[in-house]
Amino acid sequence: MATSTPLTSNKHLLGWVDEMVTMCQPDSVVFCDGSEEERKRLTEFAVSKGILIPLNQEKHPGSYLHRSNPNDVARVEHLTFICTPKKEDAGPTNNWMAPDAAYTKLRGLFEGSMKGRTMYVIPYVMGPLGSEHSKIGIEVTDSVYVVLNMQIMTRMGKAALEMLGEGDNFNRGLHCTGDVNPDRRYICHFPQDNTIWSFGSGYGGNALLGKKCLSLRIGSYLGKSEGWLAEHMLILGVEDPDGTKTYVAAAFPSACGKTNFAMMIPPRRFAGWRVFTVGDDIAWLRVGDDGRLWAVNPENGYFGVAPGTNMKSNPNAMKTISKNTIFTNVAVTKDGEVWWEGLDGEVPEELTDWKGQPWKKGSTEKAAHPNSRFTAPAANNPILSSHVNDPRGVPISAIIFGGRRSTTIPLVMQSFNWAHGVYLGSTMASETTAAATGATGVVRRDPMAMLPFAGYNVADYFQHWLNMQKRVPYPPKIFMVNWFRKTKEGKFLWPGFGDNMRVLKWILDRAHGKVGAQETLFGWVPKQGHIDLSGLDIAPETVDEATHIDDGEWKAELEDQKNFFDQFGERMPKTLELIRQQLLSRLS
Ligand code: OXD
Ligand code: MN
Repeated sequence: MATSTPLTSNKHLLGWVDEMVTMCQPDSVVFCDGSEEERKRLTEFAVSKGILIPLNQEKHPGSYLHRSNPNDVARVEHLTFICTPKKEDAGPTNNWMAPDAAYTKLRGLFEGSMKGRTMYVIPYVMGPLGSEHSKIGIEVTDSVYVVLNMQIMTRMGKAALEMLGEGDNFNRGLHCTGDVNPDRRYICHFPQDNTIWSFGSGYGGNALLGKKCLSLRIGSYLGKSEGWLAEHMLILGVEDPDGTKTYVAAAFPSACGKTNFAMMIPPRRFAGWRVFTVGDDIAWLRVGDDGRLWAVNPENGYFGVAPGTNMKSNPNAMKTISKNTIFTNVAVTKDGEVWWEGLDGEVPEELTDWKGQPWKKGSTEKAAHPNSRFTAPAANNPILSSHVNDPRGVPISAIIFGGRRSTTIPLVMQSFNWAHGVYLGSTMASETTAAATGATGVVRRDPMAMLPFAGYNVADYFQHWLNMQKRVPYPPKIFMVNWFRKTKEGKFLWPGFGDNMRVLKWILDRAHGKVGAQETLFGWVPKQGHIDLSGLDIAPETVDEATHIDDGEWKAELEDQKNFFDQFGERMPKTLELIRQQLLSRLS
């Protein structure tokens, strides 16, 4: 068997790779060094095999299109398993398999699965190099598409091996695309072994193991044991005209505008204000020596949703994807330019759709898949924070929870205290999107936007959040937002996008104790006139409607929260149920 130079003498790593080779039986093994030369070589190889299709290199320098198998376009929550020794430790919201049973079942699939293929060994770091926040992973995969995406999304190659040295503390990630058969597709996490086995999918969230699998599912488990939080949150910094920088972290479910918020351009009214992106999807939060909560973004790139991205919704994302980007399942014009629903300009008369089929304007089919994606380096982002590689991370002054809710949830609300903030996060709900397979537009509880990503019992995760209060002497303030509330006629009440800066400004002012607020039964809301609407063509009554609290809707909401809490039985923290009951009693 042909094997490239291992680039390391780490016996734990080499021993484990040997085991994987014995099981998967690849024809050759390539240890990835993360170099530019390697990227070029593997890109050429991927092009020669039709795995990547070069785009118009004048319009999209260094960028390529990938078309996935049409049955493999999103995360598969029903095929994702948390394999803890006890079922209760995975909890009622996760699929569970006993570790032995899962290893046995998947070994049956992995055995001989890489015959005739190359096994790539990808050493990578999640988090800034040399940071005590960071974690090392090794992913072995048969997919060159995964290697090229991991090179964008992580700090990968020699630097990771240097950081690992001779140590044994790394995540062991095994991935094989197999025959992309949904009946033989499993994404299994073994938190107690710091191990991930993923079979049968090439889709980002299922196959780029550093992202959801390590940074969130295994990460949340490590966070609980080690006293920190791994969260599905963007991180952004705001600089005011005096040069003061404030950082916030915000959790939204998949495809609810995290990337747009993280790359926001403030409206003209906010001249002199600047927003910087630290991360658009994941935050690891730890208590700093100064007693504040500090955050790092473990990722090094963006795996963003393409449809709806345009020069109005997110000009910085458009610049970020202007070069060296891998597009997955978007449509292309006859000139080799990318296209998706919601892109600026006229809809082209003819396209090649995401499946590679001819498409005509007016077709009822979408040209780009609703969950089509771009993978782009963070370094391309014109407003990238200068602290993304800072080993300490950035200090967080506010945490924001938000869902996609047509009704009930007001535009913005501040929690009374930490425990009430945890309650707001724990009862978050959102209408489902195309980021996961299944029906879209159905309201489901998605606590802290972590429902698909918690690597252990969500009740214990809530308790861990509550316990964090004792560890953080200077905690961030906690807020809830909803950009998606609609009128009875179905029109959005709030313009969203850059205008979210107006809400963010109130949040920053509250975090700094600069502005008052109105107490309601459910939390603090802005006093009339405290959300700056200047330059915005929106009636104050519309904002009132967006911030309105309807007793009837809230009664139904609180009752539904009970059903969610009840499934956790005795493990559910009493504190959160008591807060719910107290709110309900005040309402009646
Ligand atoms: C993502 C997701 O890809 O949440 O970030 O699905
Ligand atoms: Mn996400």
